[in-house]
Amino acid sequence: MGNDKFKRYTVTAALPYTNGPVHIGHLAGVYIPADIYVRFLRSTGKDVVFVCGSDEHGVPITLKAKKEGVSPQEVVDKYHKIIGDSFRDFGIAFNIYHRTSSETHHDTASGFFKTLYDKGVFKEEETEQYFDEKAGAFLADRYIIGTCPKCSNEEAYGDQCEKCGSTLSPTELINPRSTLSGAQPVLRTTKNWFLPLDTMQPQIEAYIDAHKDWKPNVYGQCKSWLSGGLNPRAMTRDLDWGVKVPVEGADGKVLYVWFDAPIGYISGTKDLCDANLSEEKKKEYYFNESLKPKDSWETYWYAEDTKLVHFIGKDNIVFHCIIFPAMLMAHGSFQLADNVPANEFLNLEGDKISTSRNWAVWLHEYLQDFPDKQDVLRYVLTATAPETKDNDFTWKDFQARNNNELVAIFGNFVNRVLVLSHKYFDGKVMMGSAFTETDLQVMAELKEYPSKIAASIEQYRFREALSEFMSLARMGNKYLADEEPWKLIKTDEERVKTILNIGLQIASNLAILAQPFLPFSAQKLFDMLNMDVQDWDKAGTLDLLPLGHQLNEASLLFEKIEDAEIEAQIQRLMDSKKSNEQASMKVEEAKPNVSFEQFSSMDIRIGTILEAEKVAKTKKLLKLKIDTGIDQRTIVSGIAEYFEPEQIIGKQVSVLINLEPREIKGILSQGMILMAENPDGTLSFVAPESVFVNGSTVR
Ligand code: B3M
Ligand code: ZN
Repeated sequence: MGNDKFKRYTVTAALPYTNGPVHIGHLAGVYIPADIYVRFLRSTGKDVVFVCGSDEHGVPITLKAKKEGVSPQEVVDKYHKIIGDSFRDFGIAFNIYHRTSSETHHDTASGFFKTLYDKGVFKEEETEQYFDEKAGAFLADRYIIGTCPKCSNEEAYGDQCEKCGSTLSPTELINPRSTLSGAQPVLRTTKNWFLPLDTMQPQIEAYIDAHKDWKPNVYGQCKSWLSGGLNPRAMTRDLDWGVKVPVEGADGKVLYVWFDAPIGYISGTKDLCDANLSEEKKKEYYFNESLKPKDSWETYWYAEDTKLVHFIGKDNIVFHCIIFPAMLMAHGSFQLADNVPANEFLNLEGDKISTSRNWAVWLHEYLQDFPDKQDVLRYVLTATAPETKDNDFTWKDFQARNNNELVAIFGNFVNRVLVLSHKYFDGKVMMGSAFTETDLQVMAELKEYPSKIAASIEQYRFREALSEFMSLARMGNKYLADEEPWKLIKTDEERVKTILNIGLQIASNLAILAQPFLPFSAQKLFDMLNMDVQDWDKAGTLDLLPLGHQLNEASLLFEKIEDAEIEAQIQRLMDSKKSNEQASMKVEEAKPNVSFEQFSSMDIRIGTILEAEKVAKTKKLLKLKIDTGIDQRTIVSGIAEYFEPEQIIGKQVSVLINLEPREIKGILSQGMILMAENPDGTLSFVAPESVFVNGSTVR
């Protein structure tokens, strides 16, 4: 392998904000690729720490707490557990899943800030910020709502308008108001500490330029930031939830969440390497006892022969490639990331994944519906990973990949070899007649796979790696189909022994090579083969299972997913779309009061529609004949776009009968039909629950 320079690896995965559960977009963009990479490294015997944790500060969390009427701590406690469980259940093999609300983190982040402060790195600057006098607090950008100067959206945020997408600063908003109190905020001066990215630009530029090997999307984004010229950036905020700023005159200020969060990788490593960490903390941090680190935390962060890799989503690029490295440079001692393999975004059924719109497949919900199908989702998300461009997850594709690839190719191959071995040779590994030309060919090809797959993984090309893996399964499947041992068994048992031997050796290779991608199935396959877990370097050979080796019973690695299961998932999404649309629709504002007399002067009756026809040359109008119980009269109603005339004949409706008659398109309309109107414009008659006598009053 070409990485001889490095003796060990520190691999990080972006710390999820702890204000909601995690969904397939997170898994596909960050955690599965990182996990594949780490599992691969471990299986090649490398010394790796894989660190992640909850990002528990930041405005999204305080906003969520406010919305739910609980404290920020309660919010992060709840989601730390939900997220941590989801990762564990999907087999994301972190050494530790830490928390930024922990004491270790607060100490580490605050110590880091203090070091930079003492070195005189920061520029202190007074700026004008919005202040809510009613709430007595400075307002983070997200706490200010107002009218977008670009598109007039009245609900734009201080940092961004979600309607037109423009980036804003709070002072650009027209009619700004505080979401804390609704008050109009005032500008007040406040002091903050700025990281002078402007003066650091040459160093940062040199760092980026030394990494032309990074993925084009990552390198390109960095270059475009740099070419715009870097500006000093405030590393402190006037807020009360976060890591307190550890210097004098900083009351009511906390570290900027993007200053503290990446330091979370370091704090997590510290606790991971702390031999005295309590059992309680180990549990809280999903500590993996079987993955004890070999070295000190300093070695994983300071040593030149440690390779640091950050797995992130594309919206985090600038923070990991420019700001965090700048912080580390300013501090000294630390190694900078060797690579930052950021992915693009995953969409869901053609639409952007959205937490607030509940347009997502939540991991904990997936596991309720598919409790033992972690690997299926891992497989599909890797096969469709948004590595180079945004990609789309669809349930139909999920089903097709399971049924046509995992079941029909990998599962089918393994199952055939094992079942036939049991049927013909009592589950024993045999060897018969000499290898044929085809056998030798298959063996030669097999040899190539481990290094081919490894090369793709080392270059962070996980889709390609998985597809190579499947090619090997396909090769095995084809070999069996071509050799047809089930036919030969009647005439040439010795040949069948050899065919199944080769088949079993391919299957055991698949078990080794599946480990990074499909860890649950790999383990199941090792069990069926009655074989110890093997390292990567054992793959590529045909002597993994000795002659006479006894296999265990075969069971199915993967099961077909039926249409009904998929339809239920699609239905769930459709339901959420619908309830969303309804929730987001605005109901009309209340009208001024009326007197009882005014109300009772309206004569509303139940009537029945006797006739209905379209009014010629109009789109909207129906001419109705109504039996009001008093008379039969004509009413023109603007409902033609919603109802077919023949559908409504015979229906009961409520009619305002003493509305002054008026002429519409030359027809005298004598009254009005009452309609209920949904905010989306759909209409319904207002009618009694059962048939009432025509002329019954409504009051
Ligand atoms: N919590 C942002 C995010 O979830 C942020 C990542 C922090 S990584 C240090 O997109
Ligand atoms: Zn706008």
